[in-house]
Amino acid sequence: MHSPSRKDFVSLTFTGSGNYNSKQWRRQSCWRKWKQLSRLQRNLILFTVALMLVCGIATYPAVTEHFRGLTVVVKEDEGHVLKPVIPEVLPEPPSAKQKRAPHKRGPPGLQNRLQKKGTGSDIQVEENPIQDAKKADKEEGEKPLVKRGALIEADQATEGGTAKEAENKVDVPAVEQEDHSHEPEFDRLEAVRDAFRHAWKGYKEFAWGQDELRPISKSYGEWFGLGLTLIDALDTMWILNLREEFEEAKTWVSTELSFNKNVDVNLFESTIRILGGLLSTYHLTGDTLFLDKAKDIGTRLMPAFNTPSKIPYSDVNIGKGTAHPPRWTSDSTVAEVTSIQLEFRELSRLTQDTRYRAAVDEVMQKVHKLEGKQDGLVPMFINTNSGQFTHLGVFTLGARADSYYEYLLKQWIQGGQKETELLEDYLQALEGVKKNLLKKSSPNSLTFVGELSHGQFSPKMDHLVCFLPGTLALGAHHGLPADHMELAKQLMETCYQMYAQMETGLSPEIVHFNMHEGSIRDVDVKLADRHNLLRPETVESLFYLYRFTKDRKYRDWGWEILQNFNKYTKVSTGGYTSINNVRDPEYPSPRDKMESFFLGETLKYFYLLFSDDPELLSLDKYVFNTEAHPLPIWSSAE
Ligand code: DMJ
Repeated sequence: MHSPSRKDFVSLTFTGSGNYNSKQWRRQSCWRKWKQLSRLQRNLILFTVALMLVCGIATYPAVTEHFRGLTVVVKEDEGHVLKPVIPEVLPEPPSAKQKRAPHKRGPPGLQNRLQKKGTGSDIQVEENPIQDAKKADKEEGEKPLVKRGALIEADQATEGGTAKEAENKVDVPAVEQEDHSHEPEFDRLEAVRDAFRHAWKGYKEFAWGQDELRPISKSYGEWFGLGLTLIDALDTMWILNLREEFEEAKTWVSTELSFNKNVDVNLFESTIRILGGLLSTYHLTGDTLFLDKAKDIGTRLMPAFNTPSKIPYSDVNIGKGTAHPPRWTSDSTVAEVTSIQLEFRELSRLTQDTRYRAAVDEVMQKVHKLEGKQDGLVPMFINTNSGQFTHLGVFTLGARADSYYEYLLKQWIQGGQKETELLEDYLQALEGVKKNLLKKSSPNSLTFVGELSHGQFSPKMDHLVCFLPGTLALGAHHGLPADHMELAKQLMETCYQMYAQMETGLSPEIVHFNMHEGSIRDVDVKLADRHNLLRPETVESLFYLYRFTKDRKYRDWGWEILQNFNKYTKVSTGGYTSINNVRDPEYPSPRDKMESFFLGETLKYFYLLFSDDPELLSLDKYVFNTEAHPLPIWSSAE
């Protein structure tokens, strides 16, 4: 029991007689009790009441929010999202200095969020990109993503990106980048057809019948003067079911195309683009117009093989029937003389004229026996007089050697897997790649293929090398060791990262990988290597990897790349352009050139990547030449 006399605590006892329900009694009784309290007791009570009042006012909004939060559905970023009542982690308030990275690409662990304005140098950036990525992701979650685009206006021009050009830069309005990522494949196929139509529109309006469109200046460039883009694009139009465009182009081939011209053409380029394009169009359509034209150009290219060594010259005059090496050397490029075989062999099969095949087979037989290889890897040059490799000791899977390796495998496939020398050379070369050229980058351990120069390794990799994942996967599909497929997957990731780690999401022509521990990021790009020519190799490999694995990530990667081509290389008046700087999304600096392989290869491989029909150019029936023209695999009787 508490003693009522004690004054150090409050004790209110509401007892007494009378009508305690009456208001007056209660008022009087309370007042009396209050008066009976000590000053300390009264102050304590007043203090407690005041405290409760202050707390009540302070917590009122949170309480009401709590109850609202249980039911409110918030519209966010076009979707309806039920917001969690209590976020797991409260976001830091954004400071004025914090900038959200404008692009979101790739697995967060490997994205490069170094969205530095004015990317003058690649080399030293203090932040850790992975931490940056996480931070940027977190920031992205805080506010709706505003995506910018840069559809290039034709008068925004320019090769080189000079200061004057920058001055003249037209500020283009922001364009919403559409996100079709969760829509059916149909939309992606349509997006490829749209891209083709847009490219074709520019070609038709400003370069019809010429070699290449110059979309910024709304003009054209000539290389051989043979309608190169039109011929390279024929089978793509057929495959994409763009029949109206195809018929127009076919009319041009039948009425305008003549190879009886006094022009020098490059043997390799005209074989893979023109001869290859005509042969595959013949196979797809059955129209002998294309076979006749193929035979005409094939025959006109044959003088290239009239050399002391039978290793062909690089250039042929298709009107005069003469051939010669480049002015400054009697060497030819190894990739060029060993990547014309699929086409000439097929021409022999179709025409029953063995001369074409005999010429190119002889080249392969000679190269097979040559000294100067290292573990199956070939140098980049071969002399047309001596028939020997020159510039010994330098090995790459990039420019000047790349398609030698590709055609070893593909000739073996084309010929029904009977030519064992080709297979042996291919397998040996792959061992050479693993032993001499394959390394891992730092910090993310990306597998890459570097180069070797007189025993010195260089971590340089051309975008051209990105044909290799697709070729490795193709070999594994045709029964070669399963570890080829594992390597294909690793290299595919690397080639994708060459896009994803750039500010435009487009790969540069050449990258250098970091190998030393403590590197900040995997990929560096030298100033001179920042261009993108709309090349196909990565998309090509994504197509093979998707066909064989059905892993949807390859399609999603391809979709990202297509969107970035649309964002940074599409010219408003028609066509797409190569760009000078993949590291500057504000001003990628158009080069004013649409290479024929963008239509012949890049868009075709996009379409095949997104197509669900495995019978659309089945890889058990067709082998693609190095310009993406499908040629039949011969039956075992042939
Ligand atoms: C194309 O002409 C061919 O793919 C060739 O094998 C390499 N160069 C271009 C595309 O990059």
